[in-house]
Amino acid sequence: MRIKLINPNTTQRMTAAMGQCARAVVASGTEVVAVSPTMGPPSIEGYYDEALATPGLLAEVEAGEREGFDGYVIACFGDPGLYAARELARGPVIGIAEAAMHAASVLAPGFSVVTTLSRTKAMAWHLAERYGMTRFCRNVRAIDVAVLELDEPGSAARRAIVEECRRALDEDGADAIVLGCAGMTSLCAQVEDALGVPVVDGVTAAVKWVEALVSLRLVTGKRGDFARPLTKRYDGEFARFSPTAAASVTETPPPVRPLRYG
Ligand code: 5HY
Repeated sequence: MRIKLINPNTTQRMTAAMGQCARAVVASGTEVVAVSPTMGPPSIEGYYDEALATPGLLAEVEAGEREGFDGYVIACFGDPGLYAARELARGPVIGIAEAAMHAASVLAPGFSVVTTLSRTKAMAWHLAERYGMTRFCRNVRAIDVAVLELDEPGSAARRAIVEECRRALDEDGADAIVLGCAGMTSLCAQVEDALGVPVVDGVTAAVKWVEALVSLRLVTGKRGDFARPLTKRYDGEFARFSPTAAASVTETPPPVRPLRYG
């Protein structure tokens, strides 16, 4: 199977790191292709960044449909464009916040999220509410390190994450941690070793969830909200995003056994 992992920001080194972490956990028969849009913000640190990252993200999903990908990961903790992506995709589309929160919710009675900037904490709470995770989410904390500083040589990010996680375990009643940024994926093992509790990275959790769903031949339901967008012509610079009936698959996808349902 082929999974497209989309980093909605345009920072290629983050994309490469995510792809490496994802490929380390998938089964031998699963190919992970990690991409970034060619347009948009280099990092997503608020609602405006997220809004302007979404068109490029959706263009990558539509391209993935033409290329015959079986499923998608939206590799940004805000899960930008998740429901719009599900309208475009035949296969499953999973956001990393969604995956990480659900995984943590079955590993511990409660988890805390540790993310980058304080200004994005409300976004994580909104996602917890949307996903029905508020009964498990004990707190959302931030280290106030910019997304693109996480992997800088000599960055204090790892220490800051571990210290904030310790406060979460001591003060929030959390028994597990959700890493609140795709840029933290490479630090997950080190943080878990330091803490001795489950630390969930959404990038790897999401790619394994997509892999599991595709292996079960489960696809996105197209009868309701996630049906293809209605065909119409968009104006101006967005004309190229005009929804069409269906993406024409230019690469013959591997034979898929009949769907389990219509
Ligand atoms: C992310 N921003 O995962 C989010 C993190 C955040 O560029 N990739 C980004 O702080 O929301």
